[in-house]
Amino acid sequence: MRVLIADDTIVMRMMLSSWVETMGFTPVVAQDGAEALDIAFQGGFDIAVLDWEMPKLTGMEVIRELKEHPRTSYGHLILVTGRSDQNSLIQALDGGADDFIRKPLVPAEVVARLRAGARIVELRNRIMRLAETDPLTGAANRRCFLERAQTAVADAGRRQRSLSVLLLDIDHFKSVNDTRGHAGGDEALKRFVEACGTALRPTDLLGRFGGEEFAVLLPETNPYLAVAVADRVRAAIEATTIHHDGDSFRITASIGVSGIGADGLDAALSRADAALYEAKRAGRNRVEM
Ligand code: GH3
Ligand code: MG
Ligand code: MG
Ligand code: MG
Ligand code: MG
Repeated sequence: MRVLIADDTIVMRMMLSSWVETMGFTPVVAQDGAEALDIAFQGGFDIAVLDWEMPKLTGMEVIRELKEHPRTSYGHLILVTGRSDQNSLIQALDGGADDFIRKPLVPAEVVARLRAGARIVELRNRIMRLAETDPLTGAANRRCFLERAQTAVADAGRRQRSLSVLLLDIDHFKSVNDTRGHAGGDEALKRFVEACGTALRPTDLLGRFGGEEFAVLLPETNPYLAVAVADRVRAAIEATTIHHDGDSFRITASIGVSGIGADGLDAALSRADAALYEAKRAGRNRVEM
C-alpha cells in the first residue's frame, strides 16, 4: 500500500509517516496540496491522508481534483482536520472524502482507519483485476482492451504520437481442438499468450477479443514498425512447443496490422481485420498490412 501523506506541519508528516511505516505500508509525503497532486498524478497512491488546511491547495481542493481524473479517482481519501462540527464532516464526505479524522490525532484510531481503508482498496483492486482479465489466459479482456485503447487513441492524438494495432487469429484452431481435445486447445491459448508476451514491450497491450482471436495495441509505433513487431510475435508463436497430455505440438497464427489514424480505433480495427483476412487467404502463418 502506497500512502500519500499531505500536511503543512513537519511534526504531523513525521508522525503519520512513522505510523504508516509500522503498518508495513509505504509513506510518500507532500508539504502542501499542490505537491500532493503532483505526487498522486506521477507515482499514484492507494490511500491518501490529506490535511484540510494547507497552503496552495486545501485538502478538499486536492480531493476534488483526484476524484475528477480517471487515473486517481479510485484512491481511498482520508481528510484530516481540526474542525469538529458536523457541517464540516458532511461537507467533506459530500465533497468526495471517503473518511474523516479529527485532530488531535490518536495513533490507534489513525492506524485502524488506514487498515479499514486498505481493506477497501484491496477489494477494489481484486474486483478491478477480475473485471479486466480473461481468466483462461490472463490477457486483458475485450472490454478492458477497448477501453484502454480508446484512452491511448485520445492520448496519441493529443500528443501527436503514432499508435498501431494488430489483430491475431490462431490458424486452424478447430483442428487443434479436434485432435488434442478442448483442454489441449486451452493449453495452446495459454502458451500463445505467453509467447506473445515475450515478443512485446511492457507498454504494449494484449487483449483477448474472443475465442482464439487477440488484439495488440502498440503505443509509439508506426505501421511499418508494427509489421516488424507483428512478425516477431508470429515467429515467437511458431517457435513455441505446447506440451499436453504426454504429447507436444505447435501452432501458428495470422496477423493483420493497421496504424490508428485520425479516423479512430474502429476504422483501424476494420483495416486490421481486412489485412488478417488477407493473411489467411494468402496461406496463414503470415503478417499483412
Ligand atoms: P482459421 O485458420 O481460418 O482461423 O481456422 P480456425 O479453425 O481457427 O477457424 P475459426 O477461427 O473459425 O475457429 C475458432 C475455433 O476456436 C472454434 C472454437 O471451437 C475454438 N475456441 C474458441 N474459444 C475457445 C476456447 O476458449 N478454448 C478452446 N479450446 N477452443 C476455443
Ligand atoms: Mg494544516
Ligand atoms: Mg477465429
Ligand atoms: Mg476464422
Ligand atoms: Mg482461427
